Amino acid sequence: MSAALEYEALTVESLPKRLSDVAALTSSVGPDSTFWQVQEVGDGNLNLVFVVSGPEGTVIVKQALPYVRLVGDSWPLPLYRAFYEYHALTRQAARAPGAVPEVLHFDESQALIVMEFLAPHVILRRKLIAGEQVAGLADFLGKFCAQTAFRGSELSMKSADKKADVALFAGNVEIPAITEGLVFTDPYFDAEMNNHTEGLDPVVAQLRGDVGLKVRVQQALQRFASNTQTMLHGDLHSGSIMSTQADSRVIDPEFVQYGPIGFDIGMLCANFLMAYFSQPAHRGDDLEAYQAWILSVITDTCAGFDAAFRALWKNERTGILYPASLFEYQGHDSAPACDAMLAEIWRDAWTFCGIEMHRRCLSLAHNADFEEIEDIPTRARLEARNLMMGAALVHQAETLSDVSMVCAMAQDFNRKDIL
Ligand code: SR1
Ligand code: MG
Repeated sequence: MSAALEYEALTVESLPKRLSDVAALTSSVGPDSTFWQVQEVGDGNLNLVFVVSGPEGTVIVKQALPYVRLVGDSWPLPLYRAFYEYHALTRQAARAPGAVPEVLHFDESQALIVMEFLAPHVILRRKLIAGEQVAGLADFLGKFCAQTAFRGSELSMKSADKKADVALFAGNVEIPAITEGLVFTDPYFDAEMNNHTEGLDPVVAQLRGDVGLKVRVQQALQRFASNTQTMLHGDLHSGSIMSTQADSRVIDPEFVQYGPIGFDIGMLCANFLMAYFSQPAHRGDDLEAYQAWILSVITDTCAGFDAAFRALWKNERTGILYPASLFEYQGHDSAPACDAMLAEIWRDAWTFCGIEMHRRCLSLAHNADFEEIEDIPTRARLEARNLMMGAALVHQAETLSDVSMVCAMAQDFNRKDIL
């Protein structure tokens, strides 16, 4: 085996030479690296992503950069995030089999992961902007969120394993710090890296002037930062999902941390709601039908989560929490305890959902659903609906007992002229 290479950011030219000895590549792409074709396709905010093809097949090589790609080297970022992403992928693969790309190789010193090339999958956000439907999407996502949440918590894990995992991922400091700043804090004051669409000033002023809202958001940040209920994906938006017409996978868990169960499903629903609110700018005659489909995905994802969580509660409750010795073995139904836990999860989820809807329009990293709307007054009008619904979700999270209430709220805001 050759000695580990020191870190150097790969390029299309340097990759074949630097990785020519890596067995995962020679066996999956081809033994002679001079025949490899390399393309850099990363369109995210942080990393390099290469598609490497050859006579035997194609793989993905993902490498962390020592800074935030979106901003440049003025914002350094530790390479160790690749280590956490690798460990998150292995845990997700075990907890939600088939849901994430297979890892073929990990090189800690080069901060790179070689993984399965998903084809013909494309980033889900692109499909949502293009008005395409994905069969089985809600079922897949509801199950993924429930399985990773339940099996990464003390409802299922041995206490010692959970503590070891929390300690392991606690080393991932700077990446969650991005979320603590960009998601929970910056939208609510005039932070340096913020930007928002021209025309939104009155809405922004209203949100920043809402002290009750800021208190709720800070309470949510406290839960995010200090409640280690389960291992989160940490950045579960439609850019972290790849789909074909009928198959989906979750990618990119480098924002992994242990946190509150409601976080991933809440962020995910926010991204579907933003897709929903942006549609009037992307669709023609099919607007109503496509918006209805997005709401059905939200409804079914939540229902799928609920059903999968309840099934896991019934069949896999092997951890220290709510043991059968306190319930079933004494002839006591544990379903009310599950109901109570789910109520707390949904309260958190709708709060995180509203906050994500704010940060994608007010803070640094906006999403293409709105950003690609060229007509600025139209973009502002649609973002205003999204922002005001975000605030309503945060304020009313405790009273939203069913996802149908959230969808009704979205339909309501979709009709409003806020600006
Ligand atoms: C500086 S990183 C900005 C955003 O990109 C990632 O995908 C996360 O969503 C993060 O908040
Ligand atoms: Mg990402």
